[in-house]
Amino acid sequence: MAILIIASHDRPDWWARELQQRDPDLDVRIWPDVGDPADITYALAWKPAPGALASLSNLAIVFSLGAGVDHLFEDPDFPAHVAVVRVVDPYLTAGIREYVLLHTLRYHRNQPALDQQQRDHVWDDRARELRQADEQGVGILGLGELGQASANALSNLKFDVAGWSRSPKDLPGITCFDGRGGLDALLGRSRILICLLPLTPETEGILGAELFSRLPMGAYLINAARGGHMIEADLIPALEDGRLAHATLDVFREEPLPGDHPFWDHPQITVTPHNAAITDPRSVVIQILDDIGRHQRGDALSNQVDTRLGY
Ligand code: NDP
Ligand code: OXD
Repeated sequence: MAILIIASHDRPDWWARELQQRDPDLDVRIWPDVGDPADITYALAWKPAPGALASLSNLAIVFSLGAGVDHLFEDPDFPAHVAVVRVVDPYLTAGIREYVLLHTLRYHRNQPALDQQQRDHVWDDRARELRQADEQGVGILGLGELGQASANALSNLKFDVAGWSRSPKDLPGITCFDGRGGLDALLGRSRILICLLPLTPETEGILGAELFSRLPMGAYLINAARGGHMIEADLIPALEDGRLAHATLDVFREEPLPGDHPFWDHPQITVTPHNAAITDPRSVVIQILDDIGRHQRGDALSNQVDTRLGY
């Protein structure tokens, strides 16, 4: 039984060190030094090269090194019989919650307009246009681990929070909508819209002109999910015709964001480098080793992804 780490962009040696500190007997290998591919039972992967996982004939579980698993399923040769486990981790959840609070409060307090006024050396009326939190409709697309943590934190600050999921939910203090039918109702009340959906064929391109047209005029957008949720060509027109006031984006179709991309310099766009939450190997390897133990005992895995749904 050997563990392979395929994480070319994500410090593979750090993951190997954390695993071996916890169990020095583990046979840990780092891609591309696989040795005999038939030895590999478990893979820890972030954006593996297409076909890499299919080449491992005895692979039983792929551990995504993040909460999202779209980076695995975009491989056309992804081995369908292999179990997929994703990260659900308190540090990751805290990172997203902080990001959502930071940028929601920034919008709630009208900070982008105030920053511009400071640059112009003048305060205008917008400096006094502040609402109460309970008058601020915040909508969250996705009410899973990260969406619920963010919704609860915003609700504790008295925001008027609603969320949207695939299946119906009943969450204290949160107005819950589900399915395509529920989306309109959520959008119509969301002056600040936050995307925390997984990227699947159903959610790809959801953030586009059609959705923007159903938000209140001058709404704010925060996308901390995936670049594939956004139809990028639709964003700047929506900002320039006033449909959207500002957008904060952590994720992009191409990452890192190319140097000549128009989002860098647009005055109504804030970009961050896909760092809303960072997976911390120190806590995540504990879960991975726990799941390996479960697998060897024949017990159910924690945080196993439904490969039919893609999240
Ligand atoms: P979860 O799987 O816990 O939650 C996903 C939520 O989205 C669920 O509420 C689910 O509904 C809902 N959903 C899925 N498909 C649909 C659909 N077609 N229509 C409506 N709702 C839908 O995921 P997490 O909260 O853990 O993570 C969400 C995403 O955040 C990740 O997939 C990843 O892409 C992104 N992410 C980004 C990070 C960053 O640094 N920027 C860091 C970590 C994650 P239901 O509850 O009914 O299943
Ligand atoms: C994740 C991410 O999916 O960091 O965890 O994007």
